[in-house]
Parts: sequence; structure tokens; C-alpha cells
Amino acid sequence: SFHGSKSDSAEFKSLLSKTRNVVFLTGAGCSAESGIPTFRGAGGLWRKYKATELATLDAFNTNPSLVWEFYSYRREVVLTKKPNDAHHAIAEFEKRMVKEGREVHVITQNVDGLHQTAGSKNVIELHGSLFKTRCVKCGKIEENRQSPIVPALAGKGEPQLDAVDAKIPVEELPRCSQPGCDSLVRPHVVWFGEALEYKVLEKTDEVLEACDMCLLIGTSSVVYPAAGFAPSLADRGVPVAEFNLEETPATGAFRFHFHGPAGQTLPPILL
Ligand code: BJW
Repeated sequence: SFHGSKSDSAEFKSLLSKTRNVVFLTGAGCSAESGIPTFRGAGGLWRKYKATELATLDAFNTNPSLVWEFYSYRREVVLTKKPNDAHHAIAEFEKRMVKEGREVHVITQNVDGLHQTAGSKNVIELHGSLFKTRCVKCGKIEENRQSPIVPALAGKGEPQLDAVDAKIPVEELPRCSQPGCDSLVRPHVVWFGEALEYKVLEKTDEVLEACDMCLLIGTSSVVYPAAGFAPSLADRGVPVAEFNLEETPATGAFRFHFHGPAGQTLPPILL
């Protein structure tokens, strides 16, 4: 079966040792062992909603209080979490590669910032960040790690099914700090139906173009455009290794597949 040949770590390590430019593509599974719920697994529900029902501009326009409760909850969760062995192994690997004049980039779909906390230097955040806001009016982007983000959200955003919506007046939700603006701000993340930032995509193209090896960690490979990146590399002949608890719609396209939690499968291969 494919497990035999696709999970040959000696062969993978030998290829890896000859690379000049390695890219890690990461998804929610990379942060799962830090205790951050994935989107499509168990734990992907907040109250009665799928995370993916709240991650839309429609939901925000209809009920900004509800969507801010959801994001405020996730900010507070992440603020209590630390990078895990997968994040650390990636950051250590980068340090070693750089010393040898080789390059490493991380292209992440995650919005939790844990790669940066672990020490990764070249991180592209495809879907934005929980710790940035963007003004709906003037577009100003601000970094913000306050807890709670505004007083009105203190103790709100409880995830359980019977929690009551806080119905926070829009004036008390996070607002823009630009003098004279003071409009509502939104999380600086990419929702369904929204385009990824042009500059981010441009940089991503550059990095993918230059890489000679790809490790795909903890993503279900269903959300585009990110889901298409590793299959395109594989088409170009770049070796791709998938690290996941399960097979995905993209598994068949890849040379390697390592089954299991990334915090356990990655360190022995990288360190
Ligand atoms: C482990 C593990 C462990 C667990 N170790 N592994 C082409 C075809 C079809 C549809 C489309 C298409 N192009 C666009 C679309 C529409 C849509 C889309 O892709 N829909 C599909 C679902 C069908 N895409 C979009 O809307 C994108 N926009 C776009 O294309 O715009 C076009 C446009 C152009 C010009 C003008 C206007 C528009 C935007 C997508 C944005 C996605 N945003 C979210 C929310 C971000 C903010 C937030 O966090 O709230 O991003 S959705 C959510 O999914 C989040 C994630 O980054 C993303 C991916 O999820 P991920 O990371 O893969 O997580 P999971 O939970 O799905 O999987 C976890 C995996 O880990 C599993 O496989 C586990 O087995 C594994 N795992 N523990 C190893 N310990």
C-alpha cells in the first residue's frame, strides 16, 4: 500500500538534506496540539454555529456583536496558548538552514501568530491575524493584543450552546483609532468570498516559485486558493510531504505522507 513507500522517512530526509529552499505550508492542525480547535474537526463549533458560518462579511454586517464575540473568544483562547513541538521544530529547522546559507519560509493559513512566537522569521499570514483589526471605513490596519479588546467584550463570547448573545451596541465594539474616524473595525482576517491581499499573494507566488521542497502540515486542503498551492508544486516536480492525521483530497498528488500528530511526526524528521 502507499503507506510503505509514501512514509519512507529515510528517503525523505535524504532529499531534504539536499534542498536549498524549503517551504512549510501550515493549517489549523499545526496548532491543534497547542489546544487551539481546528475548523472542520470536533471543536469546530462555537455555540450553534460552524466557525465557517461566522467567518463571513455577511455575518459581520448582520450581527457585528455576535461576530466580535466569536473573535474575542478566539483571541482570549490563543493568548493562553503556547507554540507546540511542531512550531518549535519548524523554527529550529529555519535557524539551522539559515546558518548554512539556505532558506526557509512558512506560509500559514493560521491567524494565531504561533509560528512567530516560536521564532520563525519568514512567515506569510495568508488569512490575516486575530491580533490585527481593520477599519471598515478608512481601512487602517492596527495591531492589537489587548485582553479584552474592548471593555464591553470582557467575559463575553462564551462558546457553549446555551450562551446568550451579548448584543453589544455597535459604539462599544472595537473602533478605529485614526483621528476623526472612530468607525467600527473588523478582525483583519480573510473571510469566505473575500480575496486574499494582493501583496500577500504576490509574495506567496515568489516563495513558491523559488522553493525546492514543500512540507504541508495539518490542513484539510479544501479551502482555496491555499488548497491549490501544494498540488501545483507537485505538478512542477517539487517533492511535497503531507503531515496529517488523515488523508485529504490532495494526498494522492504528493510523494510523501506522514500519518500522525505533527508535534510527533515533524521533530524526528527535521531535527
Ligand atoms: C492535524 C492535527 C495534528 C488535526 N497534526 N494534522 C475554488 C474551488 C472551490 C471553491 C473556491 C475556489 N476558490 C474560492 C472558493 C471559495 C472559498 C473556498 O475555498 N471554499 C471551499 C470551502 C469550497 N474560498 C474563498 O472564499 C477564499 N476567497 C477567494 O477565493 O476569493 C476569491 C475572490 C477573488 C476576487 C474578489 C473576491 C473574491 C477565501 C478563503 C478564506 C478562508 N478563511 C478562513 C477563516 C479565516 C479567519 C478565521 O480564522 O476566522 O480560514 S476559513 C478557515 O479554513 C480558515 C482556515 O485558514 C481555512 C483552512 O482550514 P485548515 O487550516 O485546513 O483547517 P481544517 O480544520 O479544515 O483542517 C485541519 C486539518 O488538520 C485536518 O486535515 C486534520 O486532519 C489535521 N490535523 N490535528 C497534524 N495534531
